[in-house]
Amino acid sequence: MVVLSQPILDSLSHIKTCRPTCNIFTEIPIIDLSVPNAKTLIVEACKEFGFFKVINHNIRMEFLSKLETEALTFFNSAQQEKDKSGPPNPFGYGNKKIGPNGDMGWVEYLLFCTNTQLISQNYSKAIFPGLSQTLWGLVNEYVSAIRNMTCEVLEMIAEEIEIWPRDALSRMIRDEKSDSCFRLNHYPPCPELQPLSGRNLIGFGEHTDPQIMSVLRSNNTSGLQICLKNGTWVSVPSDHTSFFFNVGDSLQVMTNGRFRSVKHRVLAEGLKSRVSMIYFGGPPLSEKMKPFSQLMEEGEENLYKEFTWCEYKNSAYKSRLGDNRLALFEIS
Ligand code: GA4
Repeated sequence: MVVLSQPILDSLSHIKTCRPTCNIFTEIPIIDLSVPNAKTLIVEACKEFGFFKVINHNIRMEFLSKLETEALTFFNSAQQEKDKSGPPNPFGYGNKKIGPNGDMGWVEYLLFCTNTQLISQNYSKAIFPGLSQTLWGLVNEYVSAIRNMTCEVLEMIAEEIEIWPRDALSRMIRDEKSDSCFRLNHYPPCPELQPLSGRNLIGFGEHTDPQIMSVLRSNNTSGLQICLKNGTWVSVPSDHTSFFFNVGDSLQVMTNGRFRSVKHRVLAEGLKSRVSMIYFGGPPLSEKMKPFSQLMEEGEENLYKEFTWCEYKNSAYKSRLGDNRLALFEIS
């Protein structure tokens, strides 16, 4: 029998669990960025799942492994060293607490602002005193490569759904005032829990991302699940060589509900640690979130009231992770 020590029991007591699901997401759309019909497949995936996997992306594996190793060096360092870069407000190092309203998960993380106007050496020293210059350099390089790839995908989307100019979407995250962010997540293993209860700890509870598009890459540990249209949760097989894209609330609004902001969550594994890196492409604070007029059919009504990204973000930070944040902006 496994006997749990008191400190372990204490650290688990605020974290929710769920029953493991055996549904594997086998129909995951795989987009080869180098083929001519990629844009059609991307748009189909955004409508059906709000989720797809990108291969042939030209980002070197060596570089991805370097960032992953450097991130693990940080996460494996002494707790007091890590705490020097926390608590997140909203940026910085966080441990189990997610957001400002009481959400908890079996996760520790670093959350960075990627606004090019803000990022500087001084910023890094002020918010992340516990971070090595190597990790800082790799994060910046990674964010700029992923931003370029995200822009390429957003431009393919714009072409396919016929909104113009071609950079109608990508300019929002290319803008130097783009309110994008980046997070490095570490889900430590928890071998003690599973044999006892047969349940999984929630690493990061179910939610949708508020931004336009998010891009995730992880090591070869599973845990990510998405919710399908019919409400079924399915596990996404890990693939450390690919990127997973998911549609955020803002893109659902700008397409007047044609694209689906996908609900997702992460379950912690019993035995392996999971490291993931996610870029959240968001618009400038002053950007109006409303459907592209070129998309609207005759007589089609707006599903959402008009709002700025700043208004939406403020409202998101007042919500709990699992809330339906768009509900407040729906036209009934
Ligand atoms: C979800 C998507 C991103 O991880 C994030 C998260 C943010 C945070 O961790 O601070 C939020 C969450 C996310 C939405 C609701 C609020 C804010 C935690 C939370 C409870 C960085 C983001 O932009 O929104």
